[in-house]
Amino acid sequence: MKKVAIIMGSDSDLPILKKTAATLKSFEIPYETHVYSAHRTPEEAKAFAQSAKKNGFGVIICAAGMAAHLAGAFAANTTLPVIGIPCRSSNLDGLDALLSTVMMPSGIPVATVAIDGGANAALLAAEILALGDDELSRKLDEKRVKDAAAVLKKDSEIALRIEE
Ligand code: RP5
Repeated sequence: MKKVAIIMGSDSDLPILKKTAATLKSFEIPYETHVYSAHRTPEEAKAFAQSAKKNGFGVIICAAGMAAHLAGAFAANTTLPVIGIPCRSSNLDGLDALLSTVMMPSGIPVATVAIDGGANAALLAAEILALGDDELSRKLDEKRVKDAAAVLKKDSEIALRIEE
């Protein structure tokens, strides 16, 4: 199976990426983790993106806060799918990172998940890899059924819980 790259702009983003790693792990998807910054280490970020395809990666997840150009900078240097996670890390509550990540110019797409959406980034990466992997696709379907059952269990208990 191809690997997923988990790239964060700073180790201060780590709590969000822990959810990404845990979710990938639950599907037995191999991943590699790095800290590269679009602004502080632009050359290293570019080199990683340019060699990612030949190094066995299938999807790249980039998480960054503030003026979050990391996902866009990666997408500019590869045609692998890039998923951006805007991180809440400043006075603007993540709206800065959301807009910086999502508003890409035509031709260089970034699939942007919610602010701090670490788990969804991993699930989207899994869905992309599952296009060529029936076993992974089956695991994703199974998770949906399990998640729905958990909500329905809560539904059956809520009338009692509201009286507590
Ligand atoms: C971004 O700036 C990082 O992704 C992080 O979310 C934010 C703050 O970085 P640090 O100052 O904590 O290293 O580039």
